[in-house]
Amino acid sequence: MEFALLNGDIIQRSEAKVDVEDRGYQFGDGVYEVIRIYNGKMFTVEQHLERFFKSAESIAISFPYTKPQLKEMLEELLVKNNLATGTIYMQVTRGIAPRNHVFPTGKVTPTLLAYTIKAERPLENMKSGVKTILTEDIRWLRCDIKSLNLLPNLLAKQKASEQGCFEAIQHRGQDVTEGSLSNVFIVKNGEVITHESNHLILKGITKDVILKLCSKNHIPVQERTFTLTELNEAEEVFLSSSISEVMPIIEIDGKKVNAGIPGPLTLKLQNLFEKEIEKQCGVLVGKII
Ligand code: DCS
Repeated sequence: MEFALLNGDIIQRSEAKVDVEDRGYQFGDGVYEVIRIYNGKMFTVEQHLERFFKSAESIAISFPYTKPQLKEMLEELLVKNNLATGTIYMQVTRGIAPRNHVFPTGKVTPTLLAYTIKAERPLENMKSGVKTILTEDIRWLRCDIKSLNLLPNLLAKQKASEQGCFEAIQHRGQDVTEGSLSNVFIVKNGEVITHESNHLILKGITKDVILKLCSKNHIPVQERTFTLTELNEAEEVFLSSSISEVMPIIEIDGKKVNAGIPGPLTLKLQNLFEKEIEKQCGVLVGKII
C-alpha cells in the first residue's frame, strides 16, 4: 500500500484528494519541491526545505509547520512507503476558498501534499549523454520561485520531446537561461560557466552542489550570463537537476557537442557528484563509473 502526506496526516495515497476550489487546482497558486532519494535517504534535504519555505514566503503562503516538523513527516512517509531510490514530490497551495483572484481574507489553511515516486538513476542517459533543442524563454520574471505554474516549461519540454530530444535549453534573446526543468552549464577554456542565480532562473540545488564541488576540486567556475554563441562554441555542455544529476548534453538543435560524446570535465563532475551522494546517503548499488 502507498501512502501520502496530506495536511499533516499520513493517509492512503488513493484517499488523498483535494477540493475543486483548491487554489492550486484552479490557479496554480502554490509552490513545490522535488527531493531525490538514494538508499532511502533524502539528498540535500535542508536546502530543499529552505527553498520550499522561501518560495512559499515569496508568494505570502505561510506554513502551519516548522522545517524540522516537515522533515520529520517526510522521513516518516519514506519509511512507510519503503522507498529506496526515487523522489519525494511535495507542494503547498494557498488552500481552499471561493474562486477569486484576490487572496482569501480570513484564515485559510494552506494545502500541503507530499508523496513518493520510485525512480532509478538515469544511468544510461548519464553515460551516453542527451540531445537537446533551443527554445525562446517565454516565462515570467520570477523564475527563482518554484511555482506550480509550469505551462511555459511544459510547452518547452513537449517541443523537445516531439523532436526526440531530452530537454529544451531556453534563451532570452541571445542569453541562455536554463532548461525547462534543469540548469545548464558550458565548459569554455577549461572553465565551467553557468547562469548566475537571479530572478531569471531557478537556483538549482544540484547546481549549487556542483559549484561547491568545482571550488573544492580547483575547477574554475564563473556564474554569469552566457550567450548562444558561447553555447554553440562550448567545449562541453551539461545540465543538472535533482533527477538527472550531472547529465551530458551531446547535441543541440542537431549540432553535435564535443563530437557527440560526454566531455572529460563533465565525466569528472559526474564522478565527484556520485561521491557526494555516497557521502550523504551511503554506498550506491548502480553506479555510473
Ligand atoms: N530549473 C528549473 C526550471 C527546474 O524546474 C529545476 C528542477 C531545476 C532548474 C533544477 O533544480 P534542482 O537541481 O534543485 O532540482 N525541477 C524539478 C522538477 O520540476 N522536476 O524535477 C526537478
